[in-house]
Amino acid sequence: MKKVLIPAVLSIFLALNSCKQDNASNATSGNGDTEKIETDGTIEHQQSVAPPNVPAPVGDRKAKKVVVHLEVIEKVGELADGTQYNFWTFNGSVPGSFIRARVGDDIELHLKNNANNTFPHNIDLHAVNGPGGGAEGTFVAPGKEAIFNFKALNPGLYAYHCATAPVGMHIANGMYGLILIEPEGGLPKVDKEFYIMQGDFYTKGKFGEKGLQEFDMDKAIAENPEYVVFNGKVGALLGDKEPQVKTGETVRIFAGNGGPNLTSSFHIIGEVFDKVYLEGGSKINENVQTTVIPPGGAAIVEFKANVPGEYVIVDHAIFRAFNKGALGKIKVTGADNPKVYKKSSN
Ligand SMILES: [Cu+2]
Repeated sequence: MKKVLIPAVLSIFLALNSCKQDNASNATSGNGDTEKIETDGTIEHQQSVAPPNVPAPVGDRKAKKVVVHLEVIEKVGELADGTQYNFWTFNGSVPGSFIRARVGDDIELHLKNNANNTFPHNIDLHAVNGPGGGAEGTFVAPGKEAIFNFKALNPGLYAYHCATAPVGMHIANGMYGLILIEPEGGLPKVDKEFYIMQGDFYTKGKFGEKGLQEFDMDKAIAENPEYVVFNGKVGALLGDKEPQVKTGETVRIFAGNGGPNLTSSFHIIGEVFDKVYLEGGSKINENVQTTVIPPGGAAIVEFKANVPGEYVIVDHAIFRAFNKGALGKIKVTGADNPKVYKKSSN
């Protein structure tokens, strides 16, 4: 009896112990020592690029000081063809400019509130370790600028957003974007990178109603949007605005969700994500069909374009795609690949 028991107990002990070791190795990928990374004395003034584009990868550069300029601009724009909305934006786009840095960088963030704006604003970046994610230090009136500094301790893809009351309304008007903190040495190289962020919009008028639409607080509280869109507009990623890829290229999408309310079931019809950085963090899942992106969250998805065609990007809560606007496309051009995919000939 004892002879059987001892090996059984021993194997349970070993199994438990290996679990512990797994957890320990995960814990070390946090911000343990990144606080001590010294910057090399150089300063980069990050150039703002409009979505779906992103700044160049960090590569294997040393940590440095990165100065980021974001300007809040309240402006009327198109939510759908013929439907206007008074967007509140970071740098004039929804989502706001993509910020790209590496772990150990000292980031100096300038938040300017355009003098023509009506409301005060601020910014909470989920990549920040500090009170309010920067919101406390950046509350700024129209015509003024606030500056705060933070060290990027944790690698990953993070949301940022305005956190001025009523917070839900500021976010619902388009005040969100993504900040990527690359690990030391940078993310692995891919051929194409794109920036896509989902958001839900609450208008007095029903979906498709023409003219300038007012924000509807009741619909926002009920979490019942008229519009669910990628990159701030129905059709922002359709027609001549579809991201272009060639067959054989590897593609990385920095996918975020501004919300304010709805969780995205992010999916590309006809593609399998070879890799997903779950929740934008360090853990990689492989061979994923649909990834969940919560409001105030993100994921990095990667795939290889094997076969030419149009690939439809959706929130797979599918009425949102076909009835509320959460639909875009990626266009893949190049030679047919009948080994991977062949249309029926009849
Ligand atoms: Cu705001």
